[in-house]
Amino acid sequence: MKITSAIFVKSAFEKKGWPESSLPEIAFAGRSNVGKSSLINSLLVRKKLVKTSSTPGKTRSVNFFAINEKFIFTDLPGYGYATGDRKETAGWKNMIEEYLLERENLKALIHIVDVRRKPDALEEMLAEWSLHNNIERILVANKCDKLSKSRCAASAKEMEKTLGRKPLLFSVTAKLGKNELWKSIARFL
Ligand SMILES: Nc1nc2c(ncn2[C@@H]2O[C@H](COP(=O)(O)OP(=O)(O)OP(=O)(O)O)[C@@H](O)[C@H]2O)c(=O)[nH]1
Ligand SMILES: [Mg+2]
Repeated sequence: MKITSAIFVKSAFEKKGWPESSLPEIAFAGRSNVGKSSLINSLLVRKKLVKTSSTPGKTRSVNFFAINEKFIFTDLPGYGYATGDRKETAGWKNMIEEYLLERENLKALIHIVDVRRKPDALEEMLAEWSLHNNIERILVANKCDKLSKSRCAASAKEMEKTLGRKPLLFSVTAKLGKNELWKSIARFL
């Protein structure tokens, strides 16, 4: 995909703040620190369009980006930033659920996980929500540069059982999986 323009549209903390649009929209969701924002930057070949940080919990709102004036990428807030904070998790759940259920132009969800981590209950819940609500979902296992090939493959196999589909193996750092992911996304645009 040739990226001719990638523009930050806005940040929203609730439905009222969502931009009005009929462009096809692709959302990126997952636990805090899995690399959602970095992955969006890597797809767009923009280093700093989406804010990333070594401190997890950077993305606290829903952030909309217009690409090539043709479609929208949405960076959803991560959860698990304050582990064990129930209020935090509840806020995340509400924000994500509202977005997934009510964003009419949403075409697909890119569900990002860390290849090194065993999926947790909220990750399984995200998989179930999308299934029950007929939301198309692409599963991406990021940070594959951190494990050997065989351990990545083993983790992918495990995820197929817990998260309902085979993940696409990805690494922002090693530039792995980008063409494949673009191909999968393009089917929804
Ligand atoms: N080794 C490695 N590190 C990565 C990769 N992708 C992202 N990171 C690092 O992981 C950290 C978190 O990345 P972010 O993109 O901010 O993660 P996020 O999922 O957007 O986090 P929140 O906004 O808190 O939900 C940063 O230090 C990134 O540089 C990868 O493929 N490999
Ligand atoms: Mg982020």
